[in-house]
Amino acid sequence: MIASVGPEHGASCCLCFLLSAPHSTARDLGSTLADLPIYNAFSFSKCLIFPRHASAGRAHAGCVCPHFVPSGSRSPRYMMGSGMRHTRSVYLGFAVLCAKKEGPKTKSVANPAVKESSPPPSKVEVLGLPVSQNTMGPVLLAMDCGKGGLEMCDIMKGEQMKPEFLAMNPFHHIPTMKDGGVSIGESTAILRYIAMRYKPEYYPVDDPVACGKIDFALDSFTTEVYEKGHYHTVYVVLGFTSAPADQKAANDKYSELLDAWLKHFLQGKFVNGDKLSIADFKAVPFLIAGLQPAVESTIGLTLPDRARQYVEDFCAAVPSSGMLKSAGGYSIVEFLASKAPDAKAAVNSYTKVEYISCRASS
Ligand SMILES: N[C@@H](CCC(=O)N[C@@H](CS)C(=O)NCC(=O)O)C(=O)O
Repeated sequence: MIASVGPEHGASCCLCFLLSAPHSTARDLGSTLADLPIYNAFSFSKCLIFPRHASAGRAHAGCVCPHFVPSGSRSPRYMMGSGMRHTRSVYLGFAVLCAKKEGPKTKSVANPAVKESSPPPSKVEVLGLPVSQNTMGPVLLAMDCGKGGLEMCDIMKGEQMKPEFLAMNPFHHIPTMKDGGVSIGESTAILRYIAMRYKPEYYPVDDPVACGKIDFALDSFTTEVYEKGHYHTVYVVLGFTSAPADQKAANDKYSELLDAWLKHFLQGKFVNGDKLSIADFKAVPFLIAGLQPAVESTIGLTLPDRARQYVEDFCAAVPSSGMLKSAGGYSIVEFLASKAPDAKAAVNSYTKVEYISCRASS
């Protein structure tokens, strides 16, 4: 099938080359290709990147030539479906680059400037709103990497329903991220992408134990803390949802779930011990919202001291976190202050946790 497609097949419009794309998903590989000068030079259409022959952490990726239909397949989609698997590790991409016969001529086939370690320059745009806690993790991370930041998408005005947005994310949610030719939805997928591409230490893929813990923290924060707790409490104060029948019961549930999360994952300063990770970028925008005086004064919910210290530690370590507090009146903190302007900070001092530092014990 496609792995054997090449100039030797007599498909005169095809060029073949090997491309190494570390820490990529098949989709990332697609963007890597899209960013290559050669890709642009040959004006690709219907380019499908897909992994095949996945084994031992490697997979081949093929790009279907619009001028060539391999024998035995009726359509590129047919080929995509067969044996599609991918890993998050190294992809060795076998790309069949297809030039339109009338396309511009170029002498060079491979671009020596494109190396594994130097992704092409691009700007990460995280579409969303500064008050959206799902949005702010990816925004702070993009800023922390020095690679981009927030691009306003006002869901109150229905901007997420525009065709150009739906083309990037058919589920019309913020955050949605654009990075050159790549577009990705879902906050946790965006966090992983940005970290893998621009700040690997926040999601160290060569350390499965660390990534396992980070992923566990990310997923359980979403499905337990946010969906079962935060949504029915802090979102009520924000005006994002209506109050549950029993607000006290909802508060108690949130406290119980958050306590379990904090105890389980924060055995050091952050989820990954002394080191920051994408799990912290995910959790802190929600927790800083829950800590605002308006939450206690409106629904009577207080978050544990450990949450407060976690947020403080994160803010001290991540300069871009200033945007959680100040964004022209629309940051999480400013917005919640506008909901209960008379509310005073309920707790100004709290019990600090003594960390058992990994470094101190060595
Ligand atoms: N699971 C998604 C949730 C995103 C989400 O719920 N976004 C809301 C705003 S915070 C949204 O886009 N609402 C508008 C809509 O769905 O049309 C993620 O983690 O990114």
